[in-house]
Amino acid sequence: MYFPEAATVRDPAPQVVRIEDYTPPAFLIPQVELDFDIHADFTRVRARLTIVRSTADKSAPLVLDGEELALESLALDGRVLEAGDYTVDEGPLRLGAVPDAFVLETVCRIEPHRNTQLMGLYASRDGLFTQCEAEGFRRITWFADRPDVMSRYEVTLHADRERYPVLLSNGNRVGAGEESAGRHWARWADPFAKPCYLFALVAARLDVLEDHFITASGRRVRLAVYVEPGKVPLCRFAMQALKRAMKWDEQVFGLEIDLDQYMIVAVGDFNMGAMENKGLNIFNTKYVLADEQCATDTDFMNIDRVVAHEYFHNWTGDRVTCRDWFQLSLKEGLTVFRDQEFGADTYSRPVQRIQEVRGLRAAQFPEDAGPMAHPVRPRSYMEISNFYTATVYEKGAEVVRMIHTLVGPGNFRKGMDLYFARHDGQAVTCDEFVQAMAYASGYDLAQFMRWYDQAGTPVLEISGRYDAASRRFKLLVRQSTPPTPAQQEKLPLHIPLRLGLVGESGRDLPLQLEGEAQAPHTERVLSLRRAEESFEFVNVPERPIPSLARGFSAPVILRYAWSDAELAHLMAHDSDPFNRWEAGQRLALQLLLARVAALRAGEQPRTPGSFLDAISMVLARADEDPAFAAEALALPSEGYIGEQMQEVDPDAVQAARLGLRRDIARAFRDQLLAAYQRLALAGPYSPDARSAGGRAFRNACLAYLMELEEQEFRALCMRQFERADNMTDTMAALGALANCDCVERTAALESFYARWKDEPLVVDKWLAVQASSRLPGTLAEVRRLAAHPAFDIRNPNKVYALIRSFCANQARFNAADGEGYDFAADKLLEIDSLNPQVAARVARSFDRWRKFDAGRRARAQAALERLRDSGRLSRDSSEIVQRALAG
Ligand code: B3K
Ligand code: ZN
Repeated sequence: MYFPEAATVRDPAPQVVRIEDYTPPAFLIPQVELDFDIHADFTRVRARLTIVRSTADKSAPLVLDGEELALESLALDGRVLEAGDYTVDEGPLRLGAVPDAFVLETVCRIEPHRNTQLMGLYASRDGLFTQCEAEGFRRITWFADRPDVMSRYEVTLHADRERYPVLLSNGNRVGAGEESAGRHWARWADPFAKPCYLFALVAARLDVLEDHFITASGRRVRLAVYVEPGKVPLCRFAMQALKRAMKWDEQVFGLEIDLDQYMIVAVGDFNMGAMENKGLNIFNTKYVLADEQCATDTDFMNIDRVVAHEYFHNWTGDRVTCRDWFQLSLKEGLTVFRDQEFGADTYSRPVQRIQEVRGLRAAQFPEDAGPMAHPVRPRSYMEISNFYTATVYEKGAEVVRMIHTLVGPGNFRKGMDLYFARHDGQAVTCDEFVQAMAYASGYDLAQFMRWYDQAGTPVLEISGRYDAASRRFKLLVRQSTPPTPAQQEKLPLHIPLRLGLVGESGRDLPLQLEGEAQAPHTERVLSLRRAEESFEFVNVPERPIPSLARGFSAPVILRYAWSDAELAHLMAHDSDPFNRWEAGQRLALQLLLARVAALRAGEQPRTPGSFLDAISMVLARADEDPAFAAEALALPSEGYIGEQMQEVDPDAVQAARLGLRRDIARAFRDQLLAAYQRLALAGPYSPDARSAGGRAFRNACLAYLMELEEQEFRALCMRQFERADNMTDTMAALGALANCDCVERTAALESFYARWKDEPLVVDKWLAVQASSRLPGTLAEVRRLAAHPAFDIRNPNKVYALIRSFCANQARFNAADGEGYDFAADKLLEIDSLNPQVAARVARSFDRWRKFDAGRRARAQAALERLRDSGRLSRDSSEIVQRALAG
């Protein structure tokens, strides 16, 4: 095995796994038979593995990963092995001399009810569920727990019929029956070879929603969504989302489902969003259960995206999988790109893109600039779970999108077809994906590969000069990528820069490069490849304003000295909607940074009329595209403003942003109120893009009005809270009230909890809205909530809702007295002893501690050192804490 021996969770000296140490597996395991004998407090797992040596080295021992498994018996080709034949100390199983081909039978006992990590087989309220990616299968039985060992599985489950009526595994059910003492059994066979991280098993009491899908080639496929008893009506949207995703993948990528049935199971205790186990996806309930009463428009959209994402993995992940975990973005970046495209085709393409970029800037850019910076293909890790990151997922998707931009949609599709033709059924690397793209398109992507191996967000510094006499416009482009931990030197990247030139009249000008016979387009993609290069456009009839990186054509920080007037011009006229939004954000950001500086200098900040003119234009055009208007009205977040500063003053950032919001609200009081009243939606709720956009804009107006702190608007907000017939409007009102120190706030929070206390997903919203409040008493409130019966530290959703939301609350988490850091550290230790993966995610909240002032830094460092010195951190959390301290 190339992985170091499976470290137990409290490994005192965790080892680093490096990409260059990869070696192919010494043994393959083509056939796996598993038998699960499920009892109330333990499960006995019998494994029958057909093993063959795959390298010439006859002396290589067999080493199988294992973690927290109690061995009951072990036999090789039917011969029971004695203690001296093997070693196993609660960890890997090692057999010195083995034949070239043999059958290994192991029996072990595991305790799913005591598995608080939620990795491997674990108990949740309604039964037993699995999570194996990345290295959870070793907590079920001894195995070569690595993605390049692919096997055919046959799985038998035995359990009490009353307690576990539903028995599922991957593939098709090939047998079932009764057993004595009220027990029953079921057998499942998966026709496709798969790595063990895609194994799944469910034994639970669940209801099911069934449907079917007829594939393009005419096959009928059973679809089933399993949920806790009584919740079937809440799965209808997820089922529709699944069917739409299936159709979309056939139409856009020619990819059809390969199974006779496709199942989704929802579980309330789950470390992440969902998991693409072959034919048996397991989902966090958050991404399955929804109706307008309990879910917001954003929830509906997320369900669409996550259902599609897991479904798309069936090809990009399951049929073609990763050779090793360094290649994670092979499946994740590509599948996020695919679910983004599905989202763009389902909702508004520009608004989806805006939201993706907002997300990238909120999570991935800071990651790339902090202690956890790593390339899309990381080069080393201590704990692979820590690398399911914004970089691997979202930057990875941007990398795929750049290939799409460079080679064009037609060639991209050819590249995908070739990728599947070459690699179906294989475990491959990112290089193989890019090679398929390069070969199919005839495009040279050699330099492009650096995107996979170089961390840090590249910076493009661009300047432009127009010469009216010669009608030439020259763009000078410099690119650089900042040093990141363990990677000081950076090479120039191959960057697609989509651009247009906007004339004074507002129209796009022709783009004719020096040496070209004629102007082919008014928009084109330049390939940047060098540290510095220039492009000269000829026959430019008037002074242009460049619209750069249209559609956010590369995940870079772009600097260009647009004047405020030029940005306002782009906001009004750019034919690229993304860049219209972007121009507004730049304008707002410049103003906010100036405001922060003014506040710090004790000066009175002012809001220039030109900015208000820009807002006025957004409001005037809102009815054309309310969803876009809602995005355009949203100022850059506190976190994003902080990222632009050398040293963040979180209080000044919050005050500056709030001050600007108040100025906007004061200036447009009447228009905001009129829009709010005009847009009151009539008719039944629908989560479609147009209706959701209307609600988003209307609620943005309400939130602005609430900044005025007037009784009239508090009453308006309360009225919306009380009368809303959907969760989107309820939460918008509650969110605005949660930021307001008023009696309505308490009344609304209390009535919300009373109404929803039995719906865990809605209680999560109630926790998150309080943890995200900007009021100064938020930490005290979060402490109270952590002791409230509604909170459960073992449930990842609850931890994310309360603790992580608090840590993402920049001004409150980074309070000058350091109390936020101490609270987070205390909770982290508590969570870490139960669930290291969830704790490590909380630990990531400390990533940006060095950006604050000396006082805050000292407090954050003390909290981090206390964690480090606790002597009881998991490998997961300790990797994050160590990196944060190392800088
Ligand atoms: N592949 C899973 C993520 C597994 C995370 C393991 N720590 C879900 C997804 O990306 O679709
Ligand atoms: Zn995924």
